[in-house]
Amino acid sequence: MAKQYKRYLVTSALPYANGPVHIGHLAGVYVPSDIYVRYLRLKGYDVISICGSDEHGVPITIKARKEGVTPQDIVDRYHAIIEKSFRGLGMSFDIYSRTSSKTHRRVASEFFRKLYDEGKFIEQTSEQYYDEEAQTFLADRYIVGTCPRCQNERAYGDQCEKCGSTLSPDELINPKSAVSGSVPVKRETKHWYLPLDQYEGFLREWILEGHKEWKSNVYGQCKSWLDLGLQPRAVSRDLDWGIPVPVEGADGKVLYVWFDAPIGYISATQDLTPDWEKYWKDEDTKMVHFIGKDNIVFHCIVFPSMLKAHGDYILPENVPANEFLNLEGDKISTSRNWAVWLHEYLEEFPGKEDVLRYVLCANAPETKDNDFTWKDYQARNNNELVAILGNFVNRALVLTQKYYAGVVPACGELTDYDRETIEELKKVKGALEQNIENYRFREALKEAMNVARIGNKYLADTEPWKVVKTDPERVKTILNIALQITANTAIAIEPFMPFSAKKMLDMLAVEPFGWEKLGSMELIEAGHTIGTPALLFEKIEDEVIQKQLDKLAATKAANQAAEAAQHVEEQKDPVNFEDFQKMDIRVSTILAAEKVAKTKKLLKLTVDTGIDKREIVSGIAEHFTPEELIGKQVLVLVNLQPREMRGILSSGMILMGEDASGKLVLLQPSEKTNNGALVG
Ligand code: B3M
Ligand code: ZN
Repeated sequence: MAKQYKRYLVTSALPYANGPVHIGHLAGVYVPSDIYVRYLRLKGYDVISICGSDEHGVPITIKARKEGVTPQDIVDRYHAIIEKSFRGLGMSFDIYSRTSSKTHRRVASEFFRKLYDEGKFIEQTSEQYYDEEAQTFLADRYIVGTCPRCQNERAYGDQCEKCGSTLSPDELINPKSAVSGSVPVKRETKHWYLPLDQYEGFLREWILEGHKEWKSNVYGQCKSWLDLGLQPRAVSRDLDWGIPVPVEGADGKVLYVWFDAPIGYISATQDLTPDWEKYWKDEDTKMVHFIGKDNIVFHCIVFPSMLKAHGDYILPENVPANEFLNLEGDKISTSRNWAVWLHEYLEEFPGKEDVLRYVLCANAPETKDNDFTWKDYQARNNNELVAILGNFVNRALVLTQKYYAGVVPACGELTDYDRETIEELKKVKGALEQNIENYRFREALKEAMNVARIGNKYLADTEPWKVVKTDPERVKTILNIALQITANTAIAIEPFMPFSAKKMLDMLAVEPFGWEKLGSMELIEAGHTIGTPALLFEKIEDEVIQKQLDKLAATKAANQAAEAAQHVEEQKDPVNFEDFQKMDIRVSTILAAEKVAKTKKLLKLTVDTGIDKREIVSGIAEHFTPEELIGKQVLVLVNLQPREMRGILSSGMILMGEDASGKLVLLQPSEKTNNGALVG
């Protein structure tokens, strides 16, 4: 018999405030957690839903450096974007907090200090990579190099994004500073470590023995971590952005972001309610962490060890982590802009919040990585939301308006078919609850849609629009039942599609029923007048989808060009000085330029070399217009053997820079000088 809890504390991973939220975050963490808490609230439970921005950590400082702004500027910007977009999608957090808040600084400092005072940390001086140019230690993402496992040349000091392994800076091959690009040296520094090895016994018993019901991806990851053996883990960093380590002699040191961030759940609860302790300190609270798979070790191994060391707090009862969502076959990536961004979606698809919630839940990566495609988005909208849910609700309401001026007819005698339909409907509630309570949201959504499916089939089978001509009394019963099913649909879909559920209640002109009424056939009384029917969902046309695909294609092309451009050709064979001296390169001015007739690539240029005026034919017409060249001072190799091209004698060559993608740039003197000036 499962334990009965008095209340629920549901947390959703705190998104890093270094970029906006995308569909991968939503499908992995936020859509499931919102379904879960909406369901619990509908059940009438005491539940709080906690989230906020994770505002510390190296990705934020790196972004700030890149843009030449402060880390505070970065987190202020993204915190605002994330919070607004979450609200736009109907995320019903009870608080959306941030880890740069005063409360959080206090709570995290106190947490560290308690463990410190009780001797729960190990203090250790070790050699770590240091960037002499930028004068900073290089931890986590400040250091890049080749992954020892998969040879990816762009692995970070904490993780390789290609093969997913967790790394330490010492494991990187050819490490380089991500700040200055320079090769780092080793320097001594002192840090505080949480001796995770001392918690192994506790973790084994708690997870491996006590939580065999956890999702297999979560349980499996925990088991392999524990089987490999745990090491002490540093909980401080040499950085100037973060919460200062609250002990003497720790100048320039801050708490490691993964130490302070999960404490953010506690500080956010404190900001939410003065009654926060009952959520964190009472064994009758069920705490559930919603996270993505890359956060499993922190939520199942590190944070529970911290909580255990602290001693005052409860442990999570479950950590239903999801796998990853890909986009059109490729891994979603913030840095490569390969994503569907929530704030952009909300702008481009107003009124279609529930469509995204629906598609991301129907396709959630619950047991394995999954792919989001715009075609699938369109198909699910058109074939499921419009054709089943929208169609059923619309028919039930429109027919009630048409036949009875919107007044709900009374239910007469039931046929066997009516009874079968009602029986089927009654099964949905239990199935839905089973699935939601076991974090199977895809299955749960199918059950919720099943209510509409049952209704749709009921109308198609009973054909009230035909029967009305022969047996108008029977139609009253049919529509009464159809309206009861509509009301049931509104209850069942609320956790998944709250906007549509609300619209349905408005169209029915009723107040929310509460979850326990699901399955009842007496939700709407005969004689009640319904409101005006409107379409719940509309068909999404091919053009709309094509526009999104074009946008992604443009991103892909830009990424490929940028990657190609980064490639640098190897050095050529040596030449001696005399050979080099033979080349006569002069500063020259382009006096005239025109396209060579019947060619795509060639321009005829007239240049003043200081020695003479001459013509040069150059294959650059696809890169420059004649107008942008005229008047420019450039470098010309003047003693190149002349040769005839398209009937024009070309005497020399304009020097250009060319990157690996084939993009050309003119080479020009940094200030104007006389034509004929020698280059060498
Ligand atoms: N900021 C989310 C991430 O890895 C990370 C979660 C913290 S939860 C305490 O994207
Ligand atoms: Zn790797």
